[in-house]
Amino acid sequence: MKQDLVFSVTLVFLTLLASGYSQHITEEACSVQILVPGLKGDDGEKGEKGAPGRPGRVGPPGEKGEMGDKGMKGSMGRHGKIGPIGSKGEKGDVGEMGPPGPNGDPGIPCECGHLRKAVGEMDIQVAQLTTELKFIKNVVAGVRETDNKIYLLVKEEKKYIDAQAYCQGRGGTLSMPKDESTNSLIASYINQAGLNRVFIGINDLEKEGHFVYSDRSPLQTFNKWRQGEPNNAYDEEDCAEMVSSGGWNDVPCLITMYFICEFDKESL
Ligand SMILES: [Ca+2]
Ligand SMILES: [Ca+2]
Repeated sequence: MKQDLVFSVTLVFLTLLASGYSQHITEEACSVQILVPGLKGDDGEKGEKGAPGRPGRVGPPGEKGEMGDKGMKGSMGRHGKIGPIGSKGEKGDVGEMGPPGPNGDPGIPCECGHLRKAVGEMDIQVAQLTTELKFIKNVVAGVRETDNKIYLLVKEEKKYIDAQAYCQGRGGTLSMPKDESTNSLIASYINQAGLNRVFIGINDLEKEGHFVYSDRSPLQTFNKWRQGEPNNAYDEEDCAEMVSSGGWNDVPCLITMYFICEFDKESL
């Protein structure tokens, strides 16, 4: 129906152009109004789906929703910056003693043997000098002498054998009064010292009753045994003493008393 209508209008329009007069147009236009629309046609077929429309405007914000569930733990963050240097702490307690260190290197070899020996010898010499000094003090304190002998009173109580060793250690022997003058000199020595008795160098140690001097020489005709001596009392008197009077007496060798040494001047 529409195609028919369009065809009709187009035909009228072409007819007017062919007439060349506007009056004719007016006349002819009136004639178009005569045309009556046809009946409504059938509904056309549904067209194809159009292109999507423009996006609508942004809607107003929605109401705040409820708090969601806790999210999962995130991964470890980056390493933070190094902080500033802290202040110095207080001194800590002393730690336990560590294990001993390794042994040190061996020292330089030293020929110390002879030095030690020298020191040892010096110690001995000091001891000897100390004894000698004591001996010299005794000598300075006063000796007795003859043309060829020196007699020394030793004011140290010793047994006979020790007294003899003392005298021998100094190059002498226990005194041996072999004549009257010597016996008198020794007796005087004892008296001036205010003593009553001293050991002299006479004994019968090797053979009972057979007295000899400390140099092993036998007694000669000279002797100064006191009356009743030597009596070998208790069968134990094998050594001899001189008393202040100058007389001799045999006594036990193990008792201790002062003694008198004699020295040859030639040997000194
Ligand atoms: Ca005897
Ligand atoms: Ca006696």
